[in-house]
Order: sequence, then C-alpha cells, then structure tokens
Amino acid sequence: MKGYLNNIESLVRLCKYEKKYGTHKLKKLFTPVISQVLRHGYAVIPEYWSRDKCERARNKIDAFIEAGDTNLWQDPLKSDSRIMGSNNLDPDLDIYSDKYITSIISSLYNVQELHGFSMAAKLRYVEGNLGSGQGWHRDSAVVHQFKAILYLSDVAPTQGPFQYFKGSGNLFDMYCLEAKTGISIDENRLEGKLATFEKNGMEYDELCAPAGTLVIANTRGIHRGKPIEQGDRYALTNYYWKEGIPCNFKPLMN
Ligand SMILES: O=C(O)CCC(=O)C(=O)O
Ligand SMILES: [Fe+2]
Repeated sequence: MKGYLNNIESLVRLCKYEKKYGTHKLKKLFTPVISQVLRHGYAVIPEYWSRDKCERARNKIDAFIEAGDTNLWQDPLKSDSRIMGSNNLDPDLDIYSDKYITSIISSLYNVQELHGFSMAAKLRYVEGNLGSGQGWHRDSAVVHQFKAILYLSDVAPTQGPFQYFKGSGNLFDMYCLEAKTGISIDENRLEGKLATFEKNGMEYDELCAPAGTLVIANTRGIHRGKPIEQGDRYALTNYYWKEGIPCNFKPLMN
C-alpha cells in the first residue's frame, strides 16, 4: 500500500485529466468497437478493405518510395519507410477521409473536429530492425491518443504485428504500473522495460491478421510494432490531434 500512496500525485493528475476529458467514456461503452478500445485498448475489425484494394495500395506505396521525389521518413537502417500525409498524395492511400473511422475516433476524443493525416508505411526485414514505433512505448503520457491502423499485407508473427499490453492505457492500470514499478506515467519510451512488465504479471497481445484488417487503438497504452523477422509489412495509419498537427511533423508532410 505504501508504494501506491507514494504515487498519489500521479493518480490525482490522471483523475483530473480524465474528469476533464474522459467523462464521456461511460456512455460510449454501449458501442461495441468503442467499448473494446476503452476497455482493452484496441478493437479489431476484419475485412475492412478487400485484398484488391490492399494490393493497389501496396503498389502505390512502392511506386512513391521508388519515385524518389516523395517526402519520405526512414529509420537509420532503412527498414521503416514512411509517407506522412499519404492521403494528400493519392486516394488509394487515404483512410483519413473514411467516414466510419472518423466517427469512431471523434467519439473517442469526444470532439467534432479533428486534425491529422494518413501515413503509409512499408517495413522490411533488415538485421537489427526495431519494428514500427522503434520499440515499446506510449505515444503520449496522460493525454489521450487514438489511432487507426489498416494492415495492407498479411501480418504473421514474423511480419511485425502490432503488440499491445491490454488495458495499459487505462487510468487505473497506468497508475498501478507506476506505483508497482516506479515507471512514471510521464515516461513514454519504454524499450528495455519488457522484463519489468512481465515480472509484474503483464501480458501483451499480438495482432496477427490478414491484409484488410483495421485496428483502432488507444496508443496511450504500451505498444510497439514487433521487429520484422522476415519479408515486409505494409500499413496505413491515421494520426489525430485535437488542436492541429504539431509543428515537428510539418517538414515531413506530403
Ligand atoms: O505500426 C505499428 O504496429 C505500431 C506503430 C506505433 O507505434 C504507432 O503507430 O503508434
Ligand atoms: Fe506508437
């Protein structure tokens, strides 16, 4: 109990944030997809896109990467290639305009207007790659962050599936993690903490699924894209903010 009380400040801070921005959540628990995101941290929607649509999108990503005049972000190993703002380049790489996804994400944030973009990514096996997101992390500490991820290729355990510690983005779990392990609710890079999580009985889910599967996730929870062990993985990811796209993304946008 002592450990828990030592961290009461974190609990108070989280509760204040949730009281201000999270009280809408209770009435959202009746919508199945939203309820899954709020309770577990993610929802999986199978067959959201057809295999043909996914193939067309993969070909477009390859073409944009090869063209050489696309604004591209790559990790130092060139395993992860990202086209930020792919929705502005090609309708086949746009899930930002998708009405269903927008309605779910707007409900989660409890706002009418959102700012963001689609990011098209190709991850390929390179020795030593860290996977999408470059290791275990939270996208944000305290403030809400929700994303939509659409797999454009079949994702088996060796093709970098999204991995997520169930419930880890929920207020009470975040508080307990800090109280039990000393990992602050403000810490967002969590590479190297896997052993600590597992010692505390936490288990992660691995979202292997065919091309066309849509994932809606609360990325305030602890997650990563597993490092690629073989082949490649293509995906479209929607990023969202309530107050506008942060300045640090601007130079990367297409
Ligand atoms: O692409 C993934 O599997 C997850 C990457 C990630 O960390 C994110 O989109 O926030
Ligand atoms: Fe992330």
